[in-house]
Amino acid sequence: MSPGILAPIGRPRLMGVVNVTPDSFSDGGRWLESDAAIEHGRELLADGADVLDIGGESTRPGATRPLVEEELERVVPVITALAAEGAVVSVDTMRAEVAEAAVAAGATIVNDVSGGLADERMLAVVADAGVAYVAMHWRAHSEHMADFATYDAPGGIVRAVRDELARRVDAAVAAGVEADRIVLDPGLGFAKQGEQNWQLLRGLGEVLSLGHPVLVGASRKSFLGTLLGDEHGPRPVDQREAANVALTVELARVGVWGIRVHDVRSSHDALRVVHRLHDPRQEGQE
Ligand code: PMM
Repeated sequence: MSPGILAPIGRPRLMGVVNVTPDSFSDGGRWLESDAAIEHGRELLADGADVLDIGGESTRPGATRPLVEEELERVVPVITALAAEGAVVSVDTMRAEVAEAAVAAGATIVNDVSGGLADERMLAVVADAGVAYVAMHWRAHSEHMADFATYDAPGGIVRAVRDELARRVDAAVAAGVEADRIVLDPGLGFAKQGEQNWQLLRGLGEVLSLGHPVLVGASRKSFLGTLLGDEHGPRPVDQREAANVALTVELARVGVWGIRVHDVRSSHDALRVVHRLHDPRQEGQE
């Protein structure tokens, strides 16, 4: 049975990002880092997040992987605390062992950027856990993904991503994951160069046509920085938010299930505007 968090509600869910990685938070001790992450999660909930996506592995282009123990140490205390406070938590991990521990700690969504390709046990663990599963389009670990951004077959990147995602659905279902628990994500920035991300966004209907809820994460990504850049280089990461909000509005229009964002408040405001505009029943309420 499809989990309630995947049911349509007339607007996209906002998935707020809680990255518990050394480059995302201050360099204090492990406990302080967890504390800061928990506090950040609470702020994202107050800003309107429907889901908190908690991750302990940086997937920036070129990033090297943490040890599994490090990843567990980073995410489990944060998931335990926020799930206990009633948050809907997804764990952003490619590792079956981390997914298992995260579900035991209260996560109800496994967000696997590798779509089951990075860890052969992942799909079986998700099937056993009976949680929702985000399968993202992925071709290689971050260290090497730039070498895999070639989409030469007919139909280009849009068809390739759609077909590769369809194969991940088949693999997940074959492993026992219920089809109506699977969310698909085109994986912006993962083995995709600048222009390819725009092509994929324009062709999102192809991914939606697979019949699964769709999640999109564009927030702060470099293709936005490149678009907005000038002679000094790409627009810095912390100055890409208005561009991201524009995408939030457009993604709401095409009917995605979820949008993964770092700044929940701005996207939440934008979705309220869209809702207010199209729902006259709110007349006189504000
Ligand atoms: N992007 C990042 C990490 N996890 N998960 C999903 N499902 N989709 C994404 O686009 C995605 C992800 C990388 O972004 P970050 O390092 O800024 O969190």
